[in-house]
Amino acid sequence: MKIGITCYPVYGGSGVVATELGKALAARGHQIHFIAYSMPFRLSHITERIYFHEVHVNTYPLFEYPPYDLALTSTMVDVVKYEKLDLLHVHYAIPHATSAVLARQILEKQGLYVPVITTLHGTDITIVGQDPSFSPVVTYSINESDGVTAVSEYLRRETLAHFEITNPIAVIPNFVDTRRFRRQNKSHFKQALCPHGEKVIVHVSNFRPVKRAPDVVRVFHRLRTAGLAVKLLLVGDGPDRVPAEHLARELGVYEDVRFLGKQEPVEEILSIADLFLMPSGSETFGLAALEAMACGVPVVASNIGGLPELIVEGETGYLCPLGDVEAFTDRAWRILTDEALQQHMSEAARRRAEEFDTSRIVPRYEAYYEQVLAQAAPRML
Ligand code: GMT
Repeated sequence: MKIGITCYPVYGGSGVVATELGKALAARGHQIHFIAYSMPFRLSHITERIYFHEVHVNTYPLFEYPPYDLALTSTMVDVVKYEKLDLLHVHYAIPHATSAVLARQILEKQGLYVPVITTLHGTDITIVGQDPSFSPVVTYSINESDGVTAVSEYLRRETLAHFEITNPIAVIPNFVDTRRFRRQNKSHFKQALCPHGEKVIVHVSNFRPVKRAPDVVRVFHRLRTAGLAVKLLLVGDGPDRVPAEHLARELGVYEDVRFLGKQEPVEEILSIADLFLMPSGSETFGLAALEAMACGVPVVASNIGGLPELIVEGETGYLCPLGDVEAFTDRAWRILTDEALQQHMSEAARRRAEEFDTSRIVPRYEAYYEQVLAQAAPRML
């Protein structure tokens, strides 16, 4: 198949899923055309079956807000027409689904029908999409898509609860390459960071307020105050990084916290982790937790959103009430002070992650593409 994929190319879960999906589909023989405003950050190199089409938005004195969505639509029209794409798969509803639906309508007038599949990831539904200034457009674009997927049952329910959806929504979860994300021997790295055998807590996010990064620092501070020898590694960057840094200084734990910024490859850092903290206020799936689990790291996370669909309570980690720093500290303490429990959870986390391996999930997307193409066939004649 020739598939157009549009996503946010920057650091973020939906972009990672879209890019890894494109790479996996290309490895399975499909031709993939990424259409975005810059090269997706996980798309390290172009192969013979992967193409990248950059969307250019021309500025004009009249444009206080240059219309990216329209430039994207025009690029989609061109790429579908000239590269003879079979379908467009867009990740994140706003504005990608809207642009794709418009592109399909333009092409239909020219006698060409390209089915549009929209994958809902999270904040496009749980936060941004419910903003009244976007809601009618999001509803329309989802209903006008030829196929719609959501990354968890939770997100499917949320979408149905908050929008008037007439289209069925298929659930296809996030996935991870468990050959890349596995525990590697990084003892030299661990030794350099923890010369006295300290435990290591890791948090990876885009530091948006929804990730509650300051809570990670608060939990860490409590563990330190209770006498645990532990270090904290924070990976990623975003609006809450500076507040988290200030908090670490204020609480007197900055010496043992490392803010590493955006890092690739994350799996090397996860390989020295004893625990992963995800105190998010909203999380439709929790890809960063899945990647940690694949590296054999138990996860303590908020008991919200799609996280209970991934984390098995008491087995691969623990789920805590949202914002309950005390509960997070207690569960972290349990894992970090009990070698046998930590080992058991590490192995269980890895096994659980294997259920979401690329080789298991990507064929579900392929099957879904076939289904949508078959349904759209009469319109494509
Ligand atoms: O986590 C983010 O803020 C990024 C966001 C995105 O759309 O780029 O991630 C969402 O999609 C990921 C991939 O499907 C999910 O694993 C994340 O849980 C989800 N984030 C939220 O719901 C906050």
